[in-house]
Amino acid sequence: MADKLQWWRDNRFGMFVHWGMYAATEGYWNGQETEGIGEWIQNREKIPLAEYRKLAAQMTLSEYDADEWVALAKRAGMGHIVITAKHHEGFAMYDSACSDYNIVQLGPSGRDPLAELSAACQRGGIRFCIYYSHCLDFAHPHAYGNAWDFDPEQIEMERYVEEKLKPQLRELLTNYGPVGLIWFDMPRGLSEAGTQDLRDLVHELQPNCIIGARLGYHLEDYHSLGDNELPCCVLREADWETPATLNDTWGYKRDDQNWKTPAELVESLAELAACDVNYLLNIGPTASGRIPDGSVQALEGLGEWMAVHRESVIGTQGSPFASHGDNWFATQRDDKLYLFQRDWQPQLSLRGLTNDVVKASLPGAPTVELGLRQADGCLHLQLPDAAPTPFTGVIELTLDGRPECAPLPVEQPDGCIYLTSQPDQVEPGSAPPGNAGAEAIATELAEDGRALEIHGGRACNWRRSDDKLCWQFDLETAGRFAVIVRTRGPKYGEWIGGEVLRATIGGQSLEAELQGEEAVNKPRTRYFPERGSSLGTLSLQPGKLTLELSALRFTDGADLSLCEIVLRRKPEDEQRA
Ligand code: FHN
Repeated sequence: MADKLQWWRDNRFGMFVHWGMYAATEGYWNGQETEGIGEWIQNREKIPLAEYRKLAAQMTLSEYDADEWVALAKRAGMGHIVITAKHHEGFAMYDSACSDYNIVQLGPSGRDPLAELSAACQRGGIRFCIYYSHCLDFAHPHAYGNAWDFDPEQIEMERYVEEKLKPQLRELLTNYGPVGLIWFDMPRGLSEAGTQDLRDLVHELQPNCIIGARLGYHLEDYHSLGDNELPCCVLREADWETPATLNDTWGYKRDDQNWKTPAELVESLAELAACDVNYLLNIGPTASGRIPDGSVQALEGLGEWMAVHRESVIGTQGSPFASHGDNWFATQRDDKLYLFQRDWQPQLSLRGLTNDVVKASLPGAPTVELGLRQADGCLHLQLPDAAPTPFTGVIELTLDGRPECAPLPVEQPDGCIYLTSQPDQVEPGSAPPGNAGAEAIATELAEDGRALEIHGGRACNWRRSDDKLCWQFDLETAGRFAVIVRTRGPKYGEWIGGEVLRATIGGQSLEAELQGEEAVNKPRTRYFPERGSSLGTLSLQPGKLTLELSALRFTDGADLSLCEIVLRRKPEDEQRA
């Protein structure tokens, strides 16, 4: 059977829709704006179910036009739509026979938004997909999340599974046509066998339905990065997706106007494609079914870029390079290599491509002649002073065959060697966790068993002094290099630092405390602050070299999270020091 994920990989880019009764609150309750993401308002404000269900009368759907949603998704370049059939609030946004707590029974319109969207997707030629919160349900006494109406001590998860979860999955996978994927979320309280049961039920009803992203017990068909988390490098060992918001909430909040710009969205989409990661970008419609203006503007802006550059992202595979430079990254398709520049420069030089370049051109400006020279393993491109289209600039290369690159990171013409992490570079230790403040973060991670791992290209759960990370790279010319370690802080928080790391290359070692003296500004740092810290300088001789990194001291309560290492050649005048 053809790989059922192939359509999903080829699509690369989808629309997420968070739509439920929370939209009717617009992010406010009793005149106060709720903190954080809007779809959690009932939980955050402890709204009694008897009160909350009255919101259904405001779900008028008077501005809901499913064909308009599909058209906007297509203009933005999205190939599928994942809509919340039931979020944590437990309110079904479709005609559910097993629970009258749904939009058709309680809403004033009597319309079934999922049926309308499924039909519109069929008409529009894009995949209809469903989000279902399978463990949290604020309207059921035997699911998680509502400890103000129900007694959490009384939860019997199997009753929830049999009374609501499985019947609703059956309805959704029977009554709404082909479902491209089902997006489970927040796994909790289910056994592995119970989770496998759900997987089997989905496959019994729709064998080709992809199971994402957070079913639990790693039984999903692809992995999910954290919300709004962008990877640090190409993720090669599995299929991955980043779910992201256009502002800072999934469900509608009338005063969250912190929209991402089209420029940031374009750069994120392109870099995710370069990292071989899908992008699931969210809209949060109002109670009437209108898509907020800020969302429409952002997606329309992105769509203008996609109208010219769709080929460089959709249907491509991740970068062939062992690592990228700070200002460039790449995608590939057959004999095409697409190079992206974050900030457009009139020259682009890079090392590591072993193909001959047959042709170089600018999508959107096919008549513009580009300067092209290949020498000493380097590719040099002479470009116009400005990119022909706004936002991330794209250069299309036609090669003498499929792209082939040096297998290990090499020194780039900017004098830097960029080292990023793959799971096989980890040597987990067994020493007791050295992070005295581990209890501060142990709620997230059970200390027992959680060892240093690479998640989304980032080293995390790093707590043991004998944990080790190793990189190999190729050096052609001897020299003195600064060793810069880029680490990130907690989401929405401040960068912390203070750890002491040791780097060893060829018998030479450096040790230093992370001071965070260098800023790192990429889309991945919007929610996760990241800084570079120098460990010192090493004199390196040419050859295939190995860098080993370990942590001698941790910062209490902080999670040492490594994104990238940069070996930066010292300027000539400092080479002799
Ligand atoms: O709690 C949910 C949240 O409301 C939203 O649905 C996101 C989307 O990825 N998932 C959970 C938080 O990660």
